[in-house]
Amino acid sequence: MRILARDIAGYIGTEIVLNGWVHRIRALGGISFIILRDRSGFVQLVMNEAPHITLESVIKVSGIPTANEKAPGKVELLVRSWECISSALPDLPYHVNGRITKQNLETILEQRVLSLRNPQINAIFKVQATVIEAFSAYLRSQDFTEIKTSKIVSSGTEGGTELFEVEYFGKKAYLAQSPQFYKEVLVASGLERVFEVAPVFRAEKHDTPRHLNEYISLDVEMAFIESEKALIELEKQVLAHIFESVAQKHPHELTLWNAAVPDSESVFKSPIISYQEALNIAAEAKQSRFFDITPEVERLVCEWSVKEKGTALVFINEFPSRLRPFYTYPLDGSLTMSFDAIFRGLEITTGGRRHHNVHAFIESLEKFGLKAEQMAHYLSVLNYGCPPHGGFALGCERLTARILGLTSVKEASLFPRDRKRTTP
Ligand code: AMO
Repeated sequence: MRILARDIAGYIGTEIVLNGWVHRIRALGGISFIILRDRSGFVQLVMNEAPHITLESVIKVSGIPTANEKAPGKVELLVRSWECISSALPDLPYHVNGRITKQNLETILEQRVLSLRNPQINAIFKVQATVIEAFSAYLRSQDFTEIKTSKIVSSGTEGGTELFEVEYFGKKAYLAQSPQFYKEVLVASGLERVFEVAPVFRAEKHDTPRHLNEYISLDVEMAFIESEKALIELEKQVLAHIFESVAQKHPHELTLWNAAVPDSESVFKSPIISYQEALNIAAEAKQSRFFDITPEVERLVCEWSVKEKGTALVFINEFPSRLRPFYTYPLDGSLTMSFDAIFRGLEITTGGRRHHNVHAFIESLEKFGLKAEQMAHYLSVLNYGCPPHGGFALGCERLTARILGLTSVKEASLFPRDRKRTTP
């Protein structure tokens, strides 16, 4: 019977089988100590021989679990027989059992096949899976329907310069920057409340610790809201549920990263400040003027919030319309009912209420240099009865990175796509 490493203490004295990877080998006289790794953790194997085996080979061992105070987990396996199922080449281009603080990010990303085996790196994706699961579970519990929309589209929604073009049967098409348009179609379809977890594509040229060219967007859209405040309240609930789930399921993974998630109380008391207030807070902290929410402003605003409000999550609303896409609902002549969420110094969310009145929408298009004829698809949503609505999108890699304190969002992507990288 195959047993997992984490369970062997329950089988002391009984012969069991373990499968896994050779993580470490240490030979002492005629005895070898091998650390075997499986998805649940580690176990020490004791062999009365020096086996011909390489690190990272996959093996099957049978033996008897025996208590030993000095063994990791206080139980080790006295091996009776073993076989190599798949051997690894002796020269590993990446040391799976090394400390990742000593490895540079390029090597980690280049050698993804091996680096993903490092328990600390592997932990990132266990936490990320829970982020996605908790996001979806909370929204389902609130009567949201999960949607999956096409990623091949005929136009962008978030700004024309950031589109990847694809040749589509002799026509030009693009990879979707956001499911924005489809979220709105589906709200108006009568579903009212929808969410999507899917990749989106940004042809942005920057190579920074906060940008990927493909990332997972956690999207939400809902009908019958009056302002962005209802969305902020919903996002607080979603984030509180995500943090609670991560804390409950991943104490070990959080310890590996020396990380902790905020408690629900601090999430619920996160402040909402206006765009102008955010600039003022940063200006006061630095005794200098700021003209946009730059990464430095995001950091300063979070520092202010930790000190004054006891939370590293801040919502910024009332963005000027010149900084928001054409679909954003106005608050007055120059401001909008939109918001960003900043968590531990990094923007993790953008959202807001959208236009639902076709006449107001057409009027606003001019400001963006757009004509109603170019927007036929958007008009088709607004022309046939569209409720007031809005939504937001959380960047999955950014949220994962901020939970664990990673230095780059690339670390939170299994196979990151940046300007240089299309492999592995
Ligand atoms: P926006 O373009 O601000 O808004 O994106 C929403 C969130 O997605 C994440 N994000 C990124 N993550 C990694 N790499 C990138 N290049 C990148 N760009 C954005 C961020 C950001 O806050 N349609 C709107 C959302 C809405 O209003 O519903 C949109 O896509 O965390």
